[in-house]
Amino acid sequence: MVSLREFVNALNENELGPFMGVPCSILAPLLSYVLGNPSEMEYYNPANEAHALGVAAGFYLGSKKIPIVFLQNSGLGNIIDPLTSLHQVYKIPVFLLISWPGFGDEDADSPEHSIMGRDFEDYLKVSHLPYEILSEEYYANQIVELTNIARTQKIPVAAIIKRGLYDSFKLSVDNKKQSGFQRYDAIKIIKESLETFSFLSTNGITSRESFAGRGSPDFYMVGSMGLAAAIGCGAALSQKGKRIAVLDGDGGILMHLGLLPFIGTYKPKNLFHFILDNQVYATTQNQPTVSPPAEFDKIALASGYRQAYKVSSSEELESLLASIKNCDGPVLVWVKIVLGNKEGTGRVPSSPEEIRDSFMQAVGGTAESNERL
Ligand SMILES: Cc1ncc(C[n+]2csc(CCOP(=O)(O)OP(=O)(O)O)c2C)c(N)n1
Repeated sequence: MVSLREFVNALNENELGPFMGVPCSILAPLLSYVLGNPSEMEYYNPANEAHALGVAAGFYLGSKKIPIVFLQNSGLGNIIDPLTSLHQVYKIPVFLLISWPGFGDEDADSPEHSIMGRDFEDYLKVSHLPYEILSEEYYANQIVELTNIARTQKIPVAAIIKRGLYDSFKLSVDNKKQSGFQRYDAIKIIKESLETFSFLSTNGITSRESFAGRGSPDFYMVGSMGLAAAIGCGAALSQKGKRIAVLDGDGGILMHLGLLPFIGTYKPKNLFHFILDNQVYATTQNQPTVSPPAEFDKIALASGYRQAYKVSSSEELESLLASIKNCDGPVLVWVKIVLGNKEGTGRVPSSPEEIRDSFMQAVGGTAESNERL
């Protein structure tokens, strides 16, 4: 296994950096190392992989240094436009570090990785990205070769990271359980109080805890990070007879914050939007998000929501929901929670198609598979 210190050294020796991107669990040890050793590598924290490519382009224009943008292969979807219409047309180099979940059978229980995991190299090829799958033995030379290509041809290049390349490293915040109001407590209260609503939940631990709290026929997301409020808004606009609630994360909504004025424009009366804000990407081991300066209640009101609230305890959440559950939406509830995931919560056992069908049945009384019969 590669030592993280040596790995970061190799990046520094090639004068690559700063480091910026959106985390995933394969990248987590590397990100923890960089966050824990700020003197070794400068770190920026954009909310979307596309933002990272934009910031990286600006950095190169200002400094001629080639930044490192890290992302999970799912983030390729977010970067295709700035990759092709910014970095590749203007010839602005960038060093991409892309993790490869879904390689082989590694993530067989994670449907969100199956298609990108299988086709990843085809996407790299069609994107004209010179790439190397980093190996324990040759990673340092591979980084040198890729950097030379980026520097001489002034193009984006990609170093691919598979699970297990480097040793583990945990920030002291990892595993730290804070006492107080946690995500699972909030979800239980919301689902119990709004029992007639249909729910959607953002990908990662939120969906798993929501299923564990009450296994109702919800739309439990596994991927498409940041789109929970979009899907919920679409469902609310198309099925006005049903009350819809979205359980979002701070990392999720920040990735596509433009959804707030979208919802504020169309004002679905039947939509409640909860942002469970722990200020981190808890699902990928607690890297910080940029939520600290974001006052989601004010942003929502300024974006056209009918009502917006902030709560930070079980009592506040319970009494708020009792008073607003019959009100018109769109309503935003900014739920300030502390770090901590419910132990022993597994993946939602249903397949994505089963999830689709039971949600459709609950919301509109229809299910795709019934129609096919
Ligand atoms: C486009 C994309 N980038 C990165 C990921 C990896 N990922 C999965 S869940 C997650 C964290 C979500 O954070 P948040 O919405 O704040 O919820 P929390 O995990 O804190 O409950 C990340 C980064 C992803 N699935 N998709």
